[in-house]
Formats: sequence, structure tokens, C-alpha cells
Amino acid sequence: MRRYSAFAVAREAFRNHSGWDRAWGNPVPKDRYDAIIIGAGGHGLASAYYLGKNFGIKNVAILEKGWLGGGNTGRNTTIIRSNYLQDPSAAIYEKSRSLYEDLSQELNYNVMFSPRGVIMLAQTEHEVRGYKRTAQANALQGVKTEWIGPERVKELCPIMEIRGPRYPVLGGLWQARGGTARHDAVAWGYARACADMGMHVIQKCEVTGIRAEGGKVTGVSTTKGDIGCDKLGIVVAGHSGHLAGMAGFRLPFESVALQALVSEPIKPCMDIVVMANTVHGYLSQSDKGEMVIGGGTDGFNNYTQRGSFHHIEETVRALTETFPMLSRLKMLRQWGGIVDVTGDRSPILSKTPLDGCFINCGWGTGGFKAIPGSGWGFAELMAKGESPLTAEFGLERFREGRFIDESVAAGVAH
Ligand code: FAD
Ligand code: PYC
Repeated sequence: MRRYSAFAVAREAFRNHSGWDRAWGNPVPKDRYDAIIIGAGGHGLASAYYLGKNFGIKNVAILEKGWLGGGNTGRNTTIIRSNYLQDPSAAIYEKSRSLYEDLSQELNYNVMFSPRGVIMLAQTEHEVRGYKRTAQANALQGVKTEWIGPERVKELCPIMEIRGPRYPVLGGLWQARGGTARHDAVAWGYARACADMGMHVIQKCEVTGIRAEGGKVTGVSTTKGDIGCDKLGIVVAGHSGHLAGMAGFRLPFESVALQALVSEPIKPCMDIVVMANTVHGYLSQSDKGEMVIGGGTDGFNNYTQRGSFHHIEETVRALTETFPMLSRLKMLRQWGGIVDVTGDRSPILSKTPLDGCFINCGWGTGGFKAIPGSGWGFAELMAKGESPLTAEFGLERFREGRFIDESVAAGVAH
């Protein structure tokens, strides 16, 4: 596959862009693969990529019922940070954040990683204590975050009203190398790199059954026929319960809609990311100038990919308290994704009761930031049967009561 470069862009500009290769093909499924990944979201694609890159397993198919990146990966507000509390979380989220730093070079695809800095605002005494504790934990974990006071918050984000009518800003947890990336580009970059290794990214191919013999996975049934495999990775976010049912086991999580909206584009006014968890909303400005706004999860389980109306009103009302200038903006678009929320707000990267079948899910409201790290660890788990990055995130933690509580770090109302 031809490398993308400034020189290539200039050359193609002179010949009507006629020399670009397709970024990935439209392959017909083979009868059998060494490994199949179900779900071409960021986590599925990254898992396949690191299977090939780190373990030489390249006879791989990634099966996607819709279009690649069309699930939560293409619907999120793209916040990247690693300011979690517990050690296993800090390890996987910081691995991920650090992989984002040079992901564009790694994939030869511009994922527009923008480490512009993320603040989680403290607007109650409870949050002050919580975030100071996280800053201490992060220092021990080698994750660079700091507690900052309200004046520094105002300096970093002048459009914020820090005196607040209900909730004044008391400070915040600041991660200077947190930020955003272009969500579609992350999916497209991994897909192109997978295709370049000879893997099959097969879209419009829904898995409708999981086949097994003697307690071991043998393949899948799909809308494009039966396909055999030695190893299977289920990486389908909100649909994981459904797929786990096909494989004969149950998962401890709920699928709910989480929604976001964007405003009309305006001139640059905010060059960091802000999460305001008490009034509830999170905000950044896209490169196009739109204010990207996220809300909370629906209070009931559903698969609507839309989100309920009251959240739009609540989110905008909450954010205009802290950012009064938003009240003058028109909102352009709203959408939702189906997130897979576990009780401890931590993911599941695990072997399953079906031999050869692995599951990567439960990223809930916060898995975009984790795509490279999750792919790295899950590939190792699938290739070697264990990985230091995923060891604590197995399904057995729910049976054994070893929860990895990240309800504060999740930062999104559930
Ligand atoms: P998906 O991207 O959903 O991919 C799963 C894929 O599996 C889908 O494409 C689906 O079509 C496919 N699939 C399902 N069933 C089948 C089947 N039977 N056969 C074949 N394919 C199937 N995270 C952050 O870190 N930061 C944020 O700012 C952030 N904001 C968010 C805002 C919103 C509104 C939403 C909805 C989510 C947000 N998230 C955020 C969470 C993040 O988007 C997800 O955790 C992450 O994208 C999950 O990626 P995935 O690859 O696991 O799932
Ligand atoms: O996990 O940082 C996050 C997040 C922000 C918005 C939704 N999730």
C-alpha cells in the first residue's frame, strides 16, 4: 500500500488524485481464518492490528454488521485522558494515551491526536477531595496529572464562569497531555493498516451465530455464510450481551444510550477539553469550530442510538451555567450510541467459558481513549492466553468481588 506523505499529496494534486489506492478492500470471506474479530469499531480493529503487528497472526478477518467505525467509535466526543484512580486502569489507559502520541506515524494515517489538555472540574467539596486523591494516585502510578486551583482554571479556559450561580468552580484535575483525536480516522487508520497486512475487513457481514464443538469455538455463522476460525474475539460494545448469548454465557452489564450534540461553528474560543461532572456535561471545540457537547446516559436500557430528549435539555441547561456564552448558540446535530456499562465502570477483557473465545467489552461511556491500549492488551490475551494489561479485567472479578471501581473517573452520569 502506498505511503501517505506530503510529497504524495502534492504529486496527486497534479494528476487529479488518480493514483491513490483503496484504503481497504471489499473481500469475500474465506472458509477459515486463524482468528476472527467480531466488530469493526476501534477496539476490534486495534485488536486485529496488534495481533498482526505484535504476534505475526495475520490470517485474520474483522466482521462488521454495518460499516466500520459506525458504532460508538464514530459517535463519541473523542476525549482522551488517563486520569483514572485504580492501578490496573491507570496502566491500560496510560498505555493507550501514550500510544495515541505517535499513532499517526505508526499507522501512516493522520488521526489528528491533539493533546490540548483536559480538565475535570471540581464544583463540590466531594469532588475536590476525589480529584486530589486521584492526583496523588496518578503521581504514584507515573501518570502526569495535577490538581489546579480556580484561577488557573480560568486562565486555561477564559470563557468559563467560575463563580457559577449554583456550583462555583473550586479547582480541577488537569492532565496536560490529555486531549482529543479524530474518531473516524482512528478506525480508518487501523482498518487500512490491517488490510495492508493482508487481513480481511468485511463490512455488512452480521454474525448471527457462534459455532462450537466439544466446548471449543469452531467458527461463526454470518449473513455471508459460515466461517471457521481457531480463535474468536467478540468486540461489539453495546451488543456484547447478544453475542455472549450466542456463545452460551451471560455478561454483567447493561446497554444504554449515551448522547452528544454539536453547535454551529464559531471562531476559536476554547483550546482545551472541559468535563463538568456536577452540573454535568463535557465540552470541547472541534477543528471546524463546532462546540462538541456530551450528556449523560439514558436512565433505562435501550438500543436506540438516539438518546432521550430530556438529556439534551438538561445537558445544555447545565453547561450554560458554567459557559454562559453557549446560550447564544444554535445546536446543529444530535446523536447517540449504545454503551455497555458494567457495575464497576471498568471494562471486561477476558477469556470466556467457551474455549478459544475471548471478549473485549464494557468500555461503557469511556472507551474511545482506550482503543490502542485495549487492542494491544487484547491481542496479547488472544495470542498468548494472558496479558499483564488485561489480567485484572477478567470476567471472574464479578464472581470474586474484585471490582475495579472507576465510577468517579468515568466522569459521565450513569
Ligand atoms: P463500537 O465502536 O460500537 O464497535 C462495535 C461494532 O460491533 C459496531 O460497529 C457494531 O456494528 C458491530 N457489531 C455489533 N453486533 C455485531 C454483529 N452481530 N456482527 C458483526 N458486527 C457487529 N469514550 C471516550 O473515551 N471519550 C469520549 O469522549 C467518549 N464520548 C462518548 C460519547 C458518546 C455519545 C458515546 C456513545 C460514547 C462515548 N465514548 C467515549 C465511549 C466510546 O465511544 C466507546 O467506549 C468506544 O467507542 C467503544 O468502541 P468499540 O470498538 O468497543 O465499539
Ligand atoms: O470518558 O472521558 C470520557 C468521556 C467523556 C465523555 C464521554 N466519555
